[in-house]
Amino acid sequence: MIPPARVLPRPLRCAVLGILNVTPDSFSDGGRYRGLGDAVEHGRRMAAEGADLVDVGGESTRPGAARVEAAEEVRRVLPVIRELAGAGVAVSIDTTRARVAEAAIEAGAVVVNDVSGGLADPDMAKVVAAAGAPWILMHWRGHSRDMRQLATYADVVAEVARELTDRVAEAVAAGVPYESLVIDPGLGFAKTGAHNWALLAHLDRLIAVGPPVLVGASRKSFLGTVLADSGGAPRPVDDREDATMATTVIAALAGAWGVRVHEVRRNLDAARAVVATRDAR
Ligand code: PMM
Repeated sequence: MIPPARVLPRPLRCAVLGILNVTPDSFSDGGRYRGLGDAVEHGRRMAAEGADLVDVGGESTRPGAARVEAAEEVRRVLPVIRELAGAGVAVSIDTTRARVAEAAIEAGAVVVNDVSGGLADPDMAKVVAAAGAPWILMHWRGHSRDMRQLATYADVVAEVARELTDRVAEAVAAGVPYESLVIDPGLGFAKTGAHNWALLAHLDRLIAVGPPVLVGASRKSFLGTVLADSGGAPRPVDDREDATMATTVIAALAGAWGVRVHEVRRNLDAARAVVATRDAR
């Protein structure tokens, strides 16, 4: 079989990445898709619903989460990627480890989604450059265990834009073509709720950095906080979908390249409605 091309999907509308976490402890879908059959079925369903990429991750990035061994991460993601890629599904690998990215690419993944923006593993740029794979560089200041203490900014939008500009320059210096890069503000990663809303409000300033911008707000806790009940209890994770769709509309209106979401169909519908409106201008 001819392996799928390692190119960034560029739909005319906002791209949609469907989240497939094969971890026992991710904050929203952790534990749901641990069996291979379940995970593959869910990935295929998201692709059938129109996901441009199915984003497979084997290490939880929930704030405070402990790290897993690389071998365990590979053990979790590889069979899922093999089956999905074999079925013609375009897969991105959500990892900060070069070794995991390399194995995932060999198994058929076409895009590397690195929440550390290349900072966690000095070998990542080499692997990405050698594979000729698009690379999503997310804004990151440290591993999950420490990230709450790292949420300090004088001007969050300016600092995230500057740090992402640095990540892009480093990637290009390491031999990765500029055209294969995507940047992501990393909502919830070393950010308070106020930081996340400021970044969503000023996506234009991140888009001005240059590369296409991906936004990952789906079901995150800042949405639970804004939807809290009258007693102050946050809205549970599986009841944040309407707010998630609102963030998809915000991202698509601002001209983001894509959104990373749990519910593909509804967010794709939202993105389509935005693009139809834009086209009518
Ligand atoms: N968020 C999570 C994991 N991976 N990747 C990118 N590029 N952007 C994100 O915002 C992002 C990510 C954490 O959310 P999850 O536990 O729902 O996967």
